[in-house]
Amino acid sequence: VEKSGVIARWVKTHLVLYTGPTRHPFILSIRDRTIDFSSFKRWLGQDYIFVREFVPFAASVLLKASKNSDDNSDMEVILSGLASLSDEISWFKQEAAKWDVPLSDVVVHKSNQNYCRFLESLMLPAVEYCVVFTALWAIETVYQESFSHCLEAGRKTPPELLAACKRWGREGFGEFCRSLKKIVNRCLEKAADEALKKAEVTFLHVLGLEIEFWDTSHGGP
Ligand code: HMH
Repeated sequence: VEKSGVIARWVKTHLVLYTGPTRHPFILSIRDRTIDFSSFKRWLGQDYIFVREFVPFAASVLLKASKNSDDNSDMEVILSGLASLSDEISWFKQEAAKWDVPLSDVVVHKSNQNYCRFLESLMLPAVEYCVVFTALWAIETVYQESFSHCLEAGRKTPPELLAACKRWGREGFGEFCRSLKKIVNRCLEKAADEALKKAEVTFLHVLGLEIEFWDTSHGGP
């Protein structure tokens, strides 16, 4: 079986599932300016909580890279990602102050809790490097593909939301996601069939969790 370019193959096979989060109504409403700012504010509060949980997850991938990777540049890629997370947390605090979102009072949504629990399960030492790296790639790439769509030609994105869109839609973040993709492809080329299957299931799981996460912007249960 030809295993190169595994990710491209998965995205092609699961294209409808893949566009579920990357072309979610929340994202489309930013792009066409029909968004209700209260949805954006709800997203902001929930994502701040998520990112704080995402830091230890990314650190666990760094730890696995330092032990298991056959290419020592992997660690440097994740390290640069961790460094930008520090900047990201500051950005959330600034943005929350600007929008009057009290971050200390955010009630964590059930879907967000589910997502964070999933991240925790991936942090266990027994979870394979390829599998956790696939999750890292998918989590970052969904945001990159979503927010870059709000920056493309024809957009009507409200100027107030451009900073958020640029955070994940900018070229530098796209470059970072491509580096993650290269690592995942390399890792999966050498993976045993069982790990490959697990990684694919993890990819699909992330897509579902991302859809549910965007759904929380509505405010309902
Ligand atoms: C829910 N997925 C979610 N939040 C994020 N900040 C990212 C992905 C990208 O880091």
